[in-house]
Amino acid sequence: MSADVLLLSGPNLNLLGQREPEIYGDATLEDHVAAFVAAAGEAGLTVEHLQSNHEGELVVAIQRARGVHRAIVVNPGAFGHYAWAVHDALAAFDGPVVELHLSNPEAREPWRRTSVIAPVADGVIEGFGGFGYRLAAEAIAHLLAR
Ligand code: CA2
Repeated sequence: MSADVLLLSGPNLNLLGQREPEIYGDATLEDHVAAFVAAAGEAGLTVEHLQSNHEGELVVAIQRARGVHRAIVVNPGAFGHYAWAVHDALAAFDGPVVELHLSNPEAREPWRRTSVIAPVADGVIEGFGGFGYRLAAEAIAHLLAR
């Protein structure tokens, strides 16, 4: 059985917990994934997670999600600011899409204020740190229940 939700993590998120705790906190990616899986589980949803530092690998995962997963949550990392191939792949996905960021890119460097994912997302959650993973799971449950 395929998981209901595909959770995607972009480049460098595998380093969470090792550097820049003042921006991203102390928790590791595994901690955030566990929080997401727990919150999704409370809503009766199962999760598959993929982290990749390669744009093409994320594009392939999004393409394969078509007709397999019901929804996608993506923290695209820095790809979110310029990776139009990820935008195009998400545009071809039929289910709900939520863009997620730990930090608030709007309050950081100017180049982070552009998101190429937001135009193809149902909603964006940013700036809530690890709590955002719970919020994203609840948002997806809400969108799937519509
Ligand atoms: O706030 C977020 O979740 C981001 O997606 C995190 C990305 C950043 O490029 C986006 O603008 C916002 C960075 C991923 C983590 O990068 C690290 C680099 C060094 C040490 C730890 C994490």
